[in-house]
This record gives sequence, C-alpha cells and structure tokens, in this order.
Amino acid sequence: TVGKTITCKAAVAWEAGKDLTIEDIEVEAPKAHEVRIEIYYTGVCHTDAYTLSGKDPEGAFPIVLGHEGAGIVESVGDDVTSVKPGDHVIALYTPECKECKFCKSGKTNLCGKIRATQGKGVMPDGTSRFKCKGKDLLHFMGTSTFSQYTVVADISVVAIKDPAPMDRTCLLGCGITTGYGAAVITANVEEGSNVAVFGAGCVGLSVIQGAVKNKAGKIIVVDTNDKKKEWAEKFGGTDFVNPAKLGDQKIQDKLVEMTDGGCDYTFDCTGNVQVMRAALEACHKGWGQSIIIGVAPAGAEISTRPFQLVTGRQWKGCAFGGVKGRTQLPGLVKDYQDGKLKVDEFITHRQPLAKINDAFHDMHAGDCIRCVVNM
Ligand code: NAD
Ligand code: AHE
Ligand code: ZN
Repeated sequence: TVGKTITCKAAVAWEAGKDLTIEDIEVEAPKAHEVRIEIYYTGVCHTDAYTLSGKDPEGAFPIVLGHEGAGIVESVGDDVTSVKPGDHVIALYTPECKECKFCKSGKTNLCGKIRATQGKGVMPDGTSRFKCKGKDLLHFMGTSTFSQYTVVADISVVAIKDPAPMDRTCLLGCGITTGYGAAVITANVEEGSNVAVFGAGCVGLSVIQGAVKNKAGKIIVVDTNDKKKEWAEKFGGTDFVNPAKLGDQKIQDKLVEMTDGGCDYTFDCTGNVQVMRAALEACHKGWGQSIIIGVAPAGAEISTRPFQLVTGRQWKGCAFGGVKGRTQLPGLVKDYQDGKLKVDEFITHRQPLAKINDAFHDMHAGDCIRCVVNM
C-alpha cells in the first residue's frame, strides 16, 4: 500500500550560516521499513547549531535539521513491526537494529546498519522523503525533527508505552540521555570517585546527574560562564571553577590539586579541543579516564604528550551516552516518570516553530539550557 504525501510546515536550512526559514514542504509516505512521525515537540541541541554553522564535515544543504524530537506515529511502511500508528515515540539518531556487528558486540551502542546513508542525509534506499519548491531536502541524523512530519527508518525510533509528556521527553532524544549515559554507562562512575565536568550545558548538567546517581565523591564543574555555578549546584555539583579566573594556573593543575593527584573521571561537554586536552591531563595517573562528548569542528584535532597515556590515563568517547535507544530509552522515560531522573529542570525556554531561530539565538546568549520548540 502506498500512502499519501503530506504537506506541512518545516524549518529549512537552505545554506550554512543562515537563519532557518519556515516553509511548506512535502513529506512522502514511508516506504518499507520506514515510519512517518508527526513531531509534536523538539529540543534544539548545540549540534544543530554546529551543523548549521557549516563546521560539520558531514553537513550538507538544503536540509531539515533537528534530532531531539518526540511525536506520534502517523503511518508505517511495509514490514514495520516495532511501532504502529498512534504510538508515542522518540526519534533515535543512534539507531539500534539489534542485528549488525556493532549491535551484537555488546561493546557499543553505535549501530552500523544505516550509518552510511544517514551521514549522507538520505534514507537507507539512498533517496529523500522531503521536497520543497520542487527540490529534494536532505534528512539530518536520520531524524529531521524540525518538521511537523518526518520519515525515519524503523530502527531509528522507539515507542514509549506509558504516556509521558512529549514536551519534556523530547529532551531524552539527545542532551539528557547523552550526558547521563556518559556517566552511568560509558564511564560507569564508581561510588566515591572524583569527577570533573567541563561545560555545564544540557549535556554537562546531565553528566552531573549521572555522577550523582552513581554516588560520585567530588563533582567539580568547570565553565567559563559564571552563571553556570548556580546551575551546577542545582544538579549536584560539589565545586565550581571558572578556568578564565585562575591567573597563570592551568585548569588541569588546579583540578589535580583539588583531587589529591587527579580526577578518576573527566568529561568534555564543550567540543573545544584545548578543553579536551585539559580534561585528559586532569585525570589521575594510572587509571583516570577522560570521556569526550563534545563535537569539534572540521579540521580540529586533539593532542597531548603520549606520556599522559603511557602513565595510565585513558581517552574515550561516546555518542548518545552509550545508550541503546530501543532497548534502554523506555527505562529512562520510566525513571523520569518515577521522579528519579530530572528532565523538566533543563527547560529554560520555549518557542513555537515560527520562532525557531529565536531558539538558536537563545542558545548562544548563554542563559539557555534547553529551548523546546512546539511544532
Ligand atoms: P551548550 O552550549 O549548552 O553547553 C556548553 C557549555 O560549555 C556552556 O555552558 C559553555 O559556557 C561551556 N564552555 C564553553 N567553552 C568552555 C571552556 N573553554 N571551558 C569550560 N566551559 C566552556 O551545549 P550542549 O548542548 O550541552 O552540548 C555540549 C557539547 O556536546 C556540544 O559540542 C555538542 O555538540 C555535543 N554533543 C555531543 C553529543 C554526543 O552524542 N557525543 C550529544 C549531544 C551534544
Ligand atoms: N558529523 C560530525 C560528527 C557529529 C557527531 O559526532 N555526532 C554525534 C552526535 S551529537 C548529538 O548532538 C554522533 O552521534 N556521533 C556518532 C556518529 O556516528 O555520528 C563529523 O565530525 O563528521
Ligand atoms: Zn544533540
């Protein structure tokens, strides 16, 4: 059966560095193993701004951005068994096919099944489901949540069986899950261990939340914006350091001093490669681990003296916190509903779709943790 094309509003990024424009776009019906979702709410993540800026080596235009969305399944293509029309869902930019080498490894949440086409901005069959003014628009991160309707692969969506407020749970589609998972799954922070979190945006504050859950000892939050001190404390940070106010002392030296030899776990939630270096060098000799979460611009590279690794510090990284979306995300929604996971606290701004550019401006103003866009 072939469904109908839907015409709806979407925020289109026509070219790098320009504001999005609200357009009427045509969204084709889902093909086999595809799902069409009516998006109700989407968050705006720093990564959307990063790709829009032109600094993402995979970024191409015109494109429908957005990857932090919740909605309701409108229709499904042939052979879709995991979700059905009417299901409340969260879109997954890290899909989970449960069959590929990656999914079966038990070592990673990265799924290999559709990564190549996802990176090119097309559906797994190599084509787009979006059209505007006669032109194809690219998909983004397999999700494209800045559209009232989007089409995703069936492995890129998870149903949330217990109804939960989508205007909040959308944030579990990226920022909150990423930071929380990085602490609880990727690092698996141990009780009493000392943690440093660089960058107290949605991702960094979620790392704090995960470190608190795992009963970390010190949770030192490092941010160049003093306004983040209060935010860090609200989420359970025990100390706050503004690295711009240390005079001649390097931030890594300050952290080593504060933790009797270095941190057990550090997290980069800034995307700045100098910060990544400091985070690695702030680790304890012999065992300290530094987890890279931030996304760096094309051409940027990390460096440190190899001696840092020879002497037992480890560099790691993760996408989506190491969380397997279809298997583990419903559990995080349940934790939220049971009052065990903070979500509402991250929402500082709300905008209607027509004002989505304001959500990007809010983000750059430095007093926004997350802006949720009502589609
Ligand atoms: P954000 O902009 O809300 O937060 C970044 C914070 O870092 C801000 O508070 C800022 O003041 C602080 N900061 C900037 N420069 C700093 C410096 N030199 N030292 C200390 N602090 C500094 O961003 P976010 O949405 O929380 O995302 C954080 C990063 O994580 C981004 O790079 C984003 O692209 C990336 N990200 C990665 C994943 C993943 O799966 N790996 C998922 C989501 C986001
Ligand atoms: N396309 C960029 C990298 C962007 C990137 O690392 N994205 C993260 C998610 S950020 C969410 O806010 C990710 O999922 N990475 C793993 C993957 O497979 O893309 C580049 O440098 O090419
Ligand atoms: Zn994101």
